Amino acid sequence: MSEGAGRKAVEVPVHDALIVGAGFAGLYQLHALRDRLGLSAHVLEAADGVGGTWWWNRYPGARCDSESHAYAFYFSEELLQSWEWSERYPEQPEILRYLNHVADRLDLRRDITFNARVTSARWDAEDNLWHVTTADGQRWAATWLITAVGCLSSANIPDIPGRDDFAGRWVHTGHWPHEGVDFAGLRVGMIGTGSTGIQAAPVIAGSAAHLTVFQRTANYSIPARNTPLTSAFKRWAKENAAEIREAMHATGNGHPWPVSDRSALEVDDAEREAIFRAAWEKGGLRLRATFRDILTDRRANDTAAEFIRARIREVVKDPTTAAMLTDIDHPFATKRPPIDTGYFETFNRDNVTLVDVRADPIERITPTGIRLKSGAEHALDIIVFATGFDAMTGALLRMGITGRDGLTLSDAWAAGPRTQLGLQVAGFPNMFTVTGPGSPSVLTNMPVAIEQHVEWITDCIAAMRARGVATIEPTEEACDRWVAHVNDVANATLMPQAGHSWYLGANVPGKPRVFMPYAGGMPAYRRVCDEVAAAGYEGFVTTGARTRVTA
Ligand code: NA7
Repeated sequence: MSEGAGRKAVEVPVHDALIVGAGFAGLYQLHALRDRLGLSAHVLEAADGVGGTWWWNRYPGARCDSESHAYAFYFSEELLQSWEWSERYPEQPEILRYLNHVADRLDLRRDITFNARVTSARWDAEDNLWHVTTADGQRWAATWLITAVGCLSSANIPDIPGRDDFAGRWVHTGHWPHEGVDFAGLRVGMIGTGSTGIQAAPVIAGSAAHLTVFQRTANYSIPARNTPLTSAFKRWAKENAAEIREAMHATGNGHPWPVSDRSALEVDDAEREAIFRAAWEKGGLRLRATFRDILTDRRANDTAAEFIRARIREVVKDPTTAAMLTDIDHPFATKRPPIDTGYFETFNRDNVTLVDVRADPIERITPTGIRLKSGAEHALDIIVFATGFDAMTGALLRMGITGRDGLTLSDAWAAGPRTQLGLQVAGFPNMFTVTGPGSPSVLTNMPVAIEQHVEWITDCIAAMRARGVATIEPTEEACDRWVAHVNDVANATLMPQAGHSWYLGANVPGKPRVFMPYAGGMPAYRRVCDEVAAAGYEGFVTTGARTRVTA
């Protein structure tokens, strides 16, 4: 295929659709467009393999917080029946194997270019094409541009003074070296106590000479209680796939268990304690679902928060350390609630120290370690940044996207992301953002959100092609309405009360503070998306017949 009959001198592959990213979202989107609609679709992937998040995040202890039988594609019976998870929560290498299995089974690799990091994507209204350039200078073009870049893929490496002077090594958990890191005999400093730091600390402490955890914000965490899956469970999950899918589709977070319809305040203390205790013993994210008002009523939330603090105090032997770990400044689950394997127990080890960098902030990194404002020095051989991501918008903004009339995505989103349904952006025709800001995405079990988006996008493209439409994009008014709705829905929960969360963009200096994911739950969101499509793509504008036909 070549571009634009003589008008452009350079031969450029032209596809119906270009998809950026080969994680869960990109793989399914390729399959849907190529094998269901028969389009010429191609994936550009920065890494040298499939896997997305799970290709990059290879830090010790990396494991999904969704249960494995729910962390899978449900659109294909063949995929469901041909794969077996080994543990209750899938570990990073196993998820990577799963996604390679998906790529092989669906024969996807032939339409993926690896080592292709998109550095610019520009809409050309003259030929109704997206023109895409990758870091190696290769050029591509397509009618449809679909970003499948993940919500947590742009590493947030804090700009702490002196980082480059450090004589030892430093690594970010999201760019973990593929050969691994040998901590034996090393003094390790780990900055960050989000889901990642909480997973990594126990494993690092197991092999390091010493681990110093630099905690800025204390965090709740619930024991995962990971365990190998029995053959009876594996058989049950396969035989009941339809019911599991239905359960996931019925709940706000897309996990296969219901949220209770009871208030935490309508039961007496003993009953509430027993309910929390049962969820604690069961382990994992179920504790958030024990009562319907944990995320909406501060008094209800306090009961869960206090229950967890009490468990932390039971585990951690040193009272000063326990006080630091329980001095949590936000309601439970208003930041992404981590689950762990032995996190709080780790602080009972002789080779682990907790440092409160809220009370005594990091002043600089020196050649030999980390110095705090008080002057206290922590000598280190290696620093692990478990400092998270420029979430939800970072990966999109660094792609250099320019829409109609030279409008850049950075300018369009200067005050925070503005989308219609988290799926499209006004001024960016024919561009779709899988699990984009304004959609439930990170507040759900991701494969559920991804399947819904991929299917909606695929249906939309099919409908546009059937109508002979050249372009579709949302109106400014529709985006304004949706952004206002996303805000209203978030404000009806306690989530915006965690003032420093990445849901709000508050973890990245200078980033606009806007609550980015849609907090109204998957069933409500799915309904809105379906209604918009049924109403002929209400809130979107289309332009005339195609001016050109791609091969
Ligand atoms: P998170 O949840 O963003 O956690 C990052 C942690 O790093 C958090 O404790 C931050 O403290 C801390 N942090 C970030 N910058 C600094 C600086 N400059 N100094 C000290 N501490 C800092 O990222 P994760 O990788 O753990 O998890 C991301 C998601 O991946 C997770 O939710 C799952 O969905 C999977 P803060 O809280 O901002 O004070």
